[in-house]
Amino acid sequence: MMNKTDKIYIAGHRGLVGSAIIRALQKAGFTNLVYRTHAELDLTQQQKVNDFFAHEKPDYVFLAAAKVGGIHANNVYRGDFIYENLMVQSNVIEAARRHQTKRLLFLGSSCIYPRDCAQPMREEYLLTGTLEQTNEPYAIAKIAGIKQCEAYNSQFGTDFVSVMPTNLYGQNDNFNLETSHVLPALLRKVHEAKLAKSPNVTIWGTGTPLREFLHVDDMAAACLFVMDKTDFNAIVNIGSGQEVSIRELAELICNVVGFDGKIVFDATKPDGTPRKLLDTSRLTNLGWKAQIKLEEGLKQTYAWFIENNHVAVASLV
Ligand code: GFB
Repeated sequence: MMNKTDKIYIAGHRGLVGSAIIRALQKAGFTNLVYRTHAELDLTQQQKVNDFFAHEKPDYVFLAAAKVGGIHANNVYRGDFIYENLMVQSNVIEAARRHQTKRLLFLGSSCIYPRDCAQPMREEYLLTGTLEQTNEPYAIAKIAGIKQCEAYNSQFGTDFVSVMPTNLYGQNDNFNLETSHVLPALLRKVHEAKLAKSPNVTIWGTGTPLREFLHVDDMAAACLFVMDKTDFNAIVNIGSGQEVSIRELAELICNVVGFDGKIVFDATKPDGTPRKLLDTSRLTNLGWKAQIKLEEGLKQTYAWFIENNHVAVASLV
C-alpha cells in the first residue's frame, strides 16, 4: 500500500492522465509528489532519466508520459510515435528498476489489441492478431512497454503493472484539431460551428465505428486503485462499458453544446478500428467500477473547455 508520505513520481504530470492522477493523489492526501516538466527533464535522454532517479529515488512511479494523439496524428507522425514512446518508457522503466522503485504503473492503450479482435476484448487477446494500421507504431511501442514490465518482473523480481485504458477524455485534453482524439475534436468543432451559426458540422469518417469512452477522473481513480493492489501484477483493462458510435457521440455533443445544425460525414478520412470495447471483468472482480456517465462527463468537459479557451469565450459574448 502507498503511504501518504511515500515519494511518488508522476511522469507526464501536465498531460490528460498525469494531471488527473496528481489531482487524485492530492485529494487522497499524498504529500510527497515529484514531477518535472519536459524542459526540466527530457525523458528520451537515458542519462538524464537515470540521474533524476538516482537523486529522487521515488517509491512509486506512475508512467503517464507518452506521445499520444488521435487517428490522424498516429497515422502521420508514425516515426515520432514509435521512437518517442519506446525511448521514454524504456528509460523510465529501466531507471525504476535500477533505483529500486517499489512499484511502477505503466499506461498502455486499448489499441494494443488486434484490429479485428473478438469483443469485448479480454487481456489474454494481446498478440493474437494483426494490429490496426493507423496506429500500429504507437501500439507496438505500448506492447513493448508491457512486455518490458513483464520481463523485468520475471528476471529482476520487480513489481511493475500495466493498465490498458479505453479512449479517455476530460479536462486538460488536447483540443488541437490536427492532433486530438475524436471527443475533444468534436466538442471544439461543434462549439465553433455554433458560434459561426453554421448550418452544419463536418466530422471524419463514416460515423459507424464504435468507441468506449472513460472520463479521466475515473481513469485516475482506477490507477490509484491498481497501484495499491499489491497482490496483483498482471495487465488490466480499464473501461466504462459505455459504448457509442461516432455518430451517436456527435449527436450527444450537439445536444451538450446546443447546436442544431446538420452533421456531415467526410468519408475520405479514415475510420480506424471498427469496434474497441474492453472487457473489464478482471478489474471489476478486483472491486473497481467507473462512476462518471458519458453525458455528465461531456457537460463537465465542455464547461472546462469554455472556461479555458479564452478566444472562444471572447467570441461568445
Ligand atoms: O479518438 P480517435 O482519433 O482515435 O477517433 P481512435 C477516431 C474515430 O473518430 C475515427 C472519427 O472513426 C474517426 O474517423 N472522427 C470523426 C474523428 N471526426 C473526428 C475528428 O475530428 N477527429 C478525430 N481524431 N477523429 C486512437 C489511436 O484511435 O485512440 C490511438 O489512434 C489510441 O493509438 C487512442 O489508442 C485511444 O479511437 O481511432
